[in-house]
Amino acid sequence: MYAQMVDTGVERLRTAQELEGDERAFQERIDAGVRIEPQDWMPETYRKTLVRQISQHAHSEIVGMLPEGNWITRAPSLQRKATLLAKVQDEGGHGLYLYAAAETLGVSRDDLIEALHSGKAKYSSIFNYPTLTWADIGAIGWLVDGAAIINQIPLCRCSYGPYGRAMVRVCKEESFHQRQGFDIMAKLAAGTQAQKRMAQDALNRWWWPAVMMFGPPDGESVHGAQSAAWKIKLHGNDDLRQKFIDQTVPQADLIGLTIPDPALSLNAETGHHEIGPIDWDEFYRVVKGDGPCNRERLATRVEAWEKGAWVREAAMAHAMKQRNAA
Ligand code: FAQ
Repeated sequence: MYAQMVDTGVERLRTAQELEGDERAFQERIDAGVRIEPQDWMPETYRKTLVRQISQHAHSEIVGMLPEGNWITRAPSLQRKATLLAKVQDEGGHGLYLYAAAETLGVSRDDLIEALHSGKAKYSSIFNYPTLTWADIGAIGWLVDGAAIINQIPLCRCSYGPYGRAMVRVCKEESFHQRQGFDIMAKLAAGTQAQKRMAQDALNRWWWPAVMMFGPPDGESVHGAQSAAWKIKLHGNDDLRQKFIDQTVPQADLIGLTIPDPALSLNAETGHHEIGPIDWDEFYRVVKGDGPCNRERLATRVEAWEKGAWVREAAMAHAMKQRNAA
């Protein structure tokens, strides 16, 4: 098993046997499948990697409330509205869980939120695309939550205890989210010609961004090898992406929608679906802040934070009063 980068001209990671002291003991625990808890010794780079990933994940959940939140007032029935409302609230809960998991690593929530608002911290590229029609709500549940589950189920077994435990409940809720999204798409696809066109249009716009959500190809993944060595990531970006494609293509067939990829084919030998080229320029543009909705998403978050200042102040005043009275 690998650990730590070694500068040998050829980049590689050191095995536990090549490490010493605390670092060696740490890697041996990881290799043996022992979970790391907040009070345990950990390399500073492990801590930083977790803070980066968990906080980006938390930000994604919170920013991810915005595209769907836009449709709560316009859901087509009371039942759809109640379901969407519950889903968006769930995403908020996931964000709070994840901020709490990040805090166990010695960072403050205020600092993490400041990093999001100043544009320093990333969040998932997928939430920088607009929700133009009701079918987009179906596409997000089906594709985005579908992708999120595939990425997050392995995280339930990741090496850091608080992160893995948070993921268990998150995955259960994402599973309901995926089902409600697929149900919206299935109903639209079986509806009038106009409804089917709307569903197909949403699939056309969300398919490639969902495929990109898993991150750059393994060869370009900056953190992939080290995170695998530390069992933060149990699968590479490309493996998870492939799993998503293999799972989703038959679902699209089932409801009579077409994946927008003329090169898509099933490789009979491997049993895997092969896709056409991914537009990685688009991915990096969106990640760097130049997607269709990046500016709008951040501005909305900052405004919500500023408008909520009185709630935080009131809660703090109440907590102080309770403490002084005790
Ligand atoms: N967007 O070296 P790698 C959800 C960045 S939750 C933006 O491969 P890593 C629920 C990456 O940060 C969705 N940036 O990175 C929901 C790094 O840059 P850095 C979020 C991305 O960390 C549904 C650089 O590229 N899920 O959907 C993206 O090893 C519906 C190089 O990449 C998670 O966060 C991207 N898509 O692997 C909510 C899951 N991909 O940090 C509402 C946890 C990569 O050096 C509605 N995270 N980058 O500046 C992970 O599993 C990993 O962090 C990956 C990336 C797989 C996302």
